[in-house]
Amino acid sequence: MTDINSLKRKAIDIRKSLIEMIYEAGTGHTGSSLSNTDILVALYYGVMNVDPNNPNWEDRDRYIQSKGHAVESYWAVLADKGFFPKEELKTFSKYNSRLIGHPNNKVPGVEMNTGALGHGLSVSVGMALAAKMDNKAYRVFTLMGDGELAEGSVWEAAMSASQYKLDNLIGIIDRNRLQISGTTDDVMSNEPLDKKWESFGWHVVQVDGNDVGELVKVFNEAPQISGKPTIILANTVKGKGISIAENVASWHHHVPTKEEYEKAMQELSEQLEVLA
Ligand SMILES: Cc1ncc(C[n+]2csc(CCOP(=O)(O)OP(=O)(O)O)c2C)c(N)n1
Ligand SMILES: [Mg+2]
Repeated sequence: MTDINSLKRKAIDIRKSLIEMIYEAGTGHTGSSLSNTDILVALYYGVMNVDPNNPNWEDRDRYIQSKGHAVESYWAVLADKGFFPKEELKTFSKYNSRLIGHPNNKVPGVEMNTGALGHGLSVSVGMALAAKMDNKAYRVFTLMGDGELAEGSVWEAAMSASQYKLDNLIGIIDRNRLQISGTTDDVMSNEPLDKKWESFGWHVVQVDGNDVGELVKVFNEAPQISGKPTIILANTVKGKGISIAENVASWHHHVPTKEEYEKAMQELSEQLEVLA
């Protein structure tokens, strides 16, 4: 699916689906999941080679969700792609469900258990290095939060990725400028972010991280024989798509009330109508 209008519609469907999951479960990372929905849609519907019928296919592209807390967007996309039945989304965060509050590899399609921030990039470096050693063409895509960059282990991984010339590794920063308790600038500033990654030997690309069309383009154009890993600084809005949630730190894990839920679904339906 590369028709951009269909991708935009898909992103709204995924947003509706994740809001329903969170409202039904009474728990979840609402703002975080809405923030990276377009990134996931671009990757899974416009970029990555994956096969839901053969999730462990050895030539598949790898996706690591290092910001594991935004799991609702991830579950919604994996279900929609057919990695497991959509019906199962109703069990999210309930007793005995495998769809728990962070990604875990009991669920088909998930490469790595995440949730403790700061580990995804290191494991991705290992996967990308393995591809080089095995002469495989797959790429590794790793989604991190901008607040997550306060974890020192991210920068160790960044150093090793350029040391090993991993041009098959694409890091994505969901740069919404908020973390759990406030702005990244107030909690732990990471600016100038482009220069930091550049100085660690990465090829840096900036993009509107809520524009699926632009995202598909930059993912597909990332240089693959440059000898450098690529970092995509995806400028996003936390809570994207729901007016009362946009750019509001407390919506990081706020669960919508009944009124908020109804308003959110209404807004998303209106956005769908505009695209029809
Ligand atoms: C090692 C670790 N420390 C703290 C947390 C608690 N925590 C969960 S989400 C979060 C904020 C993450 O912010 P960011 O990376 O910017 O993600 P986003 O804004 O996309 O939600 C924190 C501190 C954690 N999950 N792991
Ligand atoms: Mg953030």
